[in-house]
Amino acid sequence: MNAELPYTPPTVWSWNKESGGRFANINRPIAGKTHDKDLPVGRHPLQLYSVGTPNGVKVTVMLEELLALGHAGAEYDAWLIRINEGEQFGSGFVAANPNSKIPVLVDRSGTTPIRVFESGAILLHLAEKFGALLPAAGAARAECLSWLFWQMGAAPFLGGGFGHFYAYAPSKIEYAIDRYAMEVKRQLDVLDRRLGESRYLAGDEYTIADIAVWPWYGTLAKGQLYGAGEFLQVQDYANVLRWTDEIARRPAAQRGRMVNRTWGQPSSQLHERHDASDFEFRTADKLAPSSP
Ligand SMILES: N[C@@H](CCC(=O)N[C@@H](CS)C(=O)NCC(=O)O)C(=O)O
Repeated sequence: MNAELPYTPPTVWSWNKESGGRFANINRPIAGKTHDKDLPVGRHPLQLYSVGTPNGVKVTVMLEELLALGHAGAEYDAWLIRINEGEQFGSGFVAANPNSKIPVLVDRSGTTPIRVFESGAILLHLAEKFGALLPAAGAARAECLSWLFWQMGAAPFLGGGFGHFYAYAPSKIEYAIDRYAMEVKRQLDVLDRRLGESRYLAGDEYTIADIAVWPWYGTLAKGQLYGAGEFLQVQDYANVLRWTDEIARRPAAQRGRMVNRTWGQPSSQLHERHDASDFEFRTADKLAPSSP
């Protein structure tokens, strides 16, 4: 690749392993396993295989919210999948998610394990299983599902589009950054207008729509995603910030965003969660060897 010269695509694309950019080492044009490795299984009904990115955080916030509501059946083991090291291409992971991306849930509460991949599908599976955080019928349910699917369609433009070209691509391409900055600001404005007329995305109640959108757009609105707060002037989206801060005060949201997190303050990282007491006793600061 030569970033200085205009690029003319060849007739047939070929895989240039040297294309560079962050994550280039795990990107491939083919699916399937690269090695044999079973997934571990813990003692709880729900087994989560994930890492604490926004897509992963959606599910751990959901599980912590369900537990806070008293649904003991939502007890879970959260196993860390190190995607930078290609663990999503192990045979056990691929059997649980043929798309090789976190998060993956295996629901072992029945006689036959059920695999669920795609964070939106996982939120819906859990909401329906426990009858929680999803309005039962009518306009409120339709509104909730509309915002849930809005998030699933919108976030790739934020992450794969804007985030990739602004923060990760090997060179800064004005056309790409402009195009996706415009789209992300439009998305923030969509949310800001909705949250100007409604406390939560689906109405008066906190639902899986908020749980899906908050880890991406709340983090962005606080200037904590891609170092792009000033560039995108995120402080202008006052309704998004009001909603972001309100959700951030929820204890379940605070716990959920710690799970499978491998960066930030050591006290904010709970690499794996196998018991509710792990938040107190097994964060990275407590597990780390004491310094001399
Ligand atoms: N639409 C999927 C997106 C999942 C996704 O992109 N996961 C990323 C981390 S946030 C991943 O596993 N990347 C590893 C890879 O692409 O190999 C979802 O919402 O579950």
